[in-house]
Amino acid sequence: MEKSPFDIKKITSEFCLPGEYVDCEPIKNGHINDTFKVRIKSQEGEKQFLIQRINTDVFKDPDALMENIIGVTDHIRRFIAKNGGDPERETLKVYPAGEGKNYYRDENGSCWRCYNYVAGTSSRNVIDDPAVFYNAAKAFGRFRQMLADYPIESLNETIPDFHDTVKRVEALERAIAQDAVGRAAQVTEEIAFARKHSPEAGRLLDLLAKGELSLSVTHNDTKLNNVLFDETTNQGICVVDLDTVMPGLSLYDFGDAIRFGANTASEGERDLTKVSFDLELYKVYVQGYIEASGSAISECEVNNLAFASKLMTYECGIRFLTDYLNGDVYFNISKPDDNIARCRTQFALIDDMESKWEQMEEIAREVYRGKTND
Ligand code: GN1
Ligand code: MG
Repeated sequence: MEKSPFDIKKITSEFCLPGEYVDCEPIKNGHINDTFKVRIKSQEGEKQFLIQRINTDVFKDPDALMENIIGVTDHIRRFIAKNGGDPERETLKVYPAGEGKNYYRDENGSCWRCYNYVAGTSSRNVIDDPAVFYNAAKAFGRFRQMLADYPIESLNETIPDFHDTVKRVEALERAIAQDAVGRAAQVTEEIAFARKHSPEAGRLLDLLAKGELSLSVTHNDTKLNNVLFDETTNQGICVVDLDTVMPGLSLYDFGDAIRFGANTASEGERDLTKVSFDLELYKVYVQGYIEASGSAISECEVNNLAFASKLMTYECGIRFLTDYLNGDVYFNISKPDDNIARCRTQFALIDDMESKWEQMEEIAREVYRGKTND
């Protein structure tokens, strides 16, 4: 195992955990925070926890961030308890770092937090069975339902304008103009692709401004690997990575889940012939999403399910391109071409979505009709 630059044993000792540190293992799922699974031993046996370094370049106000997470997880815990669920498994729990402290700041200024580790679950990066994707849709749908009565105005905006695709296009144009690390000339095709598609960037924001769509409490990072699945039943048990829970459009959550899960290739795949849009996976997710939304879904949303999928793929693609041009300052990378490779998979997926556009739109209408005729 590669050596970690962090003294996880020492950091773990800062949290009020029941027992002695045994060991830790890095979890390399996300592009933003650094996460470790730690084992703790006490007389009652062994338990696992998650220790995570909050990326404060991205989340500049860790107090506001943790306030959101405590508020949201407390709310969800009450809902689960009231509805006969298991709050220990079905939501994250923040373990304090001393009296009244939701996180620990080390001597280098890094901020660390500690969560429960949900035993008997695992996350997925690819889908081997469409039922898993359907279960992901149900889990994110339930997450939305549990937060439907959460006081939206009390949420802090942890990253302003997070899914404002128009502002993301502006950020890309600034990165192209600055060309901080001299990479623009190598990616002219990607820049041309981004510019060709930019006129559509404001479509959902326009519908919001016209009152045809409305804001709700959304997750905003609905990657498949942000759901923990029960290892035995494959049910989506717990939604994790709550850093971007903010007011948003539920179409963002739908589209982002499709972007990641209905791609037959991984986000960082270099062989673009492996990238394609899987209509069967799209259909099962639409089914799960429409079922989980109940009467909360509007016709305007249904009419924009395909578009939201494309928009979220575009937004993510241009964010990777922007970061590549800026010299990889935002997303974690392990190879110098990671960000441009990620951008290319997103743009290749858009091409394939466009070739299947009629079917994507028809699937959304058909599933919705089936539901309203029930
Ligand atoms: C980041 O941390 P992670 O990997 O869950 C990013 C998302 C992107 C995603 C792309 C705070 O999510 O917005 O969609 O990478 N999170 C943030 O894989 O920027
Ligand atoms: Mg995240």
